Amino acid sequence: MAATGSTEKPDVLVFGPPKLTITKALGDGFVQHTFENQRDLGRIAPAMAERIRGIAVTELIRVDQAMLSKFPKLEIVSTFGVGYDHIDVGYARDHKIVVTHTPDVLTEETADAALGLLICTVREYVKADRYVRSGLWTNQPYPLTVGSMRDRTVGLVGMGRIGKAIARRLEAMKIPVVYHARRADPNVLHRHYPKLLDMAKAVDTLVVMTPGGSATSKLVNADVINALGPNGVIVNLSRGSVVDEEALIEALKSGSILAAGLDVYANEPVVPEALKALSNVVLLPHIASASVLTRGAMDQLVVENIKDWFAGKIPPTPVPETPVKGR
Ligand code: 8YV
Repeated sequence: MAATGSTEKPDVLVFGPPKLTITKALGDGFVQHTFENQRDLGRIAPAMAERIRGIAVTELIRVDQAMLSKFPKLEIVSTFGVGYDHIDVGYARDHKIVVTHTPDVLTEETADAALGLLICTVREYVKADRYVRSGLWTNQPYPLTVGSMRDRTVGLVGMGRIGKAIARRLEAMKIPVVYHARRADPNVLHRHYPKLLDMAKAVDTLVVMTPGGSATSKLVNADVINALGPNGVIVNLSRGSVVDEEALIEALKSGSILAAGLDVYANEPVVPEALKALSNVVLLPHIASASVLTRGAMDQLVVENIKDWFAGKIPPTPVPETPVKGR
């Protein structure tokens, strides 16, 4: 990693939808360059790219080898969000670039969203809201929901920080919880399934909260989805890539599962018309962490990581693949 301590202001690229909170907090200690879209990469002149030492980015920008290799002096990529499957961390590690993300500050908000989405999906609250607004209630009461939280076993796909926060909420609701993760966590008392399909056969509800990327691509496939049975419910707040979207649509259409609640999509913000046409799905626009409070804390952490790095300190939240041991 490059030495710090020079008096020259570091050049930082702020790449993604404009965010005053980030540009203001970075302040005039940096020479800031702002670009909004992936396609703007081509507009970054080589002379400017040469000077860039830090990048603040969101998950909407693909930070792959082609991008990273444009910046020979790059030292740090600070991404907004806990997920960093949009970043080639292997390339970053090999080129001594530190990658940081924003875990912890969004854990409880995202776990709240998971529970909200799960209950909304099972008990049809969005449909029921539409029922009231349409005036149908004056004709007859809303039909009883087929789904209930009372007879479910939830299988968590992923048992990281957010998975644990979801499990705590489900425990309080007296709902049995099991989980699938590559390795069992000795600190977790719930039953661990090394194989997702085995877990899917034993439960009726999946809450997907595992990192995206090639290792988990279409992990929740047609076999897993259909194993849940006709009372099956899938809630996904991780990445659209983790669930086979076409297989999910088929299962929802045919009734081989009951319903799904989605906050993420394979090609977001584009959502397949086939999903929008279904009445047994609740569709959210990737808002699990999206409160003013939590997004503010995430913005702050993006900035703190960059500021600390260029102040010669250890940034608070590097990803495990690019640890910073001492400076
Ligand atoms: C995003 C998320 O950061 O933390 C994550 O991994 O998916 C979200 O909180 C947010 O959607 C950024 O646009």
